[in-house]
Amino acid sequence: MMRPFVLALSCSVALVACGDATPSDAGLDANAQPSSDASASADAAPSAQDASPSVATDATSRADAEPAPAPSGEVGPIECPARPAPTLDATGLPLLESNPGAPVALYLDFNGGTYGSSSGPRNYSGYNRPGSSSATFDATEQADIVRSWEHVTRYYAMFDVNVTTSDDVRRASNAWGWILVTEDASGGSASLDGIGRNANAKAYCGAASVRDADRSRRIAHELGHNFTLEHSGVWEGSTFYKWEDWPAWDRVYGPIMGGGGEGRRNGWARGRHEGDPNTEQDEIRIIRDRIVAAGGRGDGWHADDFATATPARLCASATGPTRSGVIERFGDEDSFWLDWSGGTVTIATSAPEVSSAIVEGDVMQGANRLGGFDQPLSLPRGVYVLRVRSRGDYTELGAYSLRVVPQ
Ligand SMILES: [Ca+2]
Ligand SMILES: [Ca+2]
Ligand SMILES: [Zn+2]
Repeated sequence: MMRPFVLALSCSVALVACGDATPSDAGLDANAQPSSDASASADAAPSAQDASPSVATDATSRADAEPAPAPSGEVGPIECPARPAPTLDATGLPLLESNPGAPVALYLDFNGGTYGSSSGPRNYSGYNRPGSSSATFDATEQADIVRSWEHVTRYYAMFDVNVTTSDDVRRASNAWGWILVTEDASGGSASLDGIGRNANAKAYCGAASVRDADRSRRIAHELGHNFTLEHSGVWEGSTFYKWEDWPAWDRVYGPIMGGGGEGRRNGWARGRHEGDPNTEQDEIRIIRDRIVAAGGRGDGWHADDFATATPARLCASATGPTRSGVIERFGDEDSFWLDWSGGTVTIATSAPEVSSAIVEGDVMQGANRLGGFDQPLSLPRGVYVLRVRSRGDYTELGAYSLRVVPQ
């Protein structure tokens, strides 16, 4: 699909069209593919850094001096605060930040404004559902924006970036990516190098991506181009297929840079890319390097949310103790207390909507591993430590949840 719409970009920068259009084309992306959807998990909560009580006694080492059992009040589930309602600006726009102070902001412009186009500056609408005033954001639009921001935050969960809806936050940042989400376009487009201190958006995305089954993947995709990423996919002879165009794609893992909205998990890839049939594109490495270069500090990884050596407490909930976290990098391990009353239990893992994480872990007592997750375990009353990590595949970083499920 072609429309006479381009953002004004600094003159020498390549535009990348993201759909069926040819790579040199500044046209818009093909429509996003439908995909199935799961419910969102909303219980992200700040980590509790507890004093570490000693772990309960180990039945196999009874002859040794036994450490005192941990007082249950220090290891049991706690009431985790719900995420506060976002601050709204005068038009009702939720002002959101995922990682305040990060070296690079990713600014999602939901309220439009004057941008360059192929026919000169013009005003572009922001996000607006049909029938709603375009001057304000109603409750449904606010919910859409919060969910979109949450999705983009999950796509970028491993990186030291601050996903924000606030232009003030962008301007106060060292460097930024900047994408316009507009009702005046479909598809999207981005320059192949747009992270910095640019005075204009370097990417745009049709607002339908927020509402439809694409789940804002296209926003992450266009910003990925700004981090210099090419489309990911498969070369067959001299023909390149984006993942979503490749007939043999399994529809399970949907690479962000390969289209891939049909995938049940959406994340980054390390593999073949459109720019060169003979080299690999290590997308996580490239984004991290760009964060360091543009943001001027850090190593590009998001800080760890839960320490390995200091278990955090689970959150109380009506459906059992639970906690959400992020495996931010290869080798990260998060740990939590399990204060168990005895009996058969399963430590159930899941990934929130759009997260590509697949985690596994250990149920530990002292140095003894008593079992893993997602299987029933018979455990005597005691205090245990749950250690969570990704299974190790490149695609398995990201946000996860644990839940203690008595059998
Ligand atoms: Ca509106
Ligand atoms: Ca972590
Ligand atoms: Zn693209």
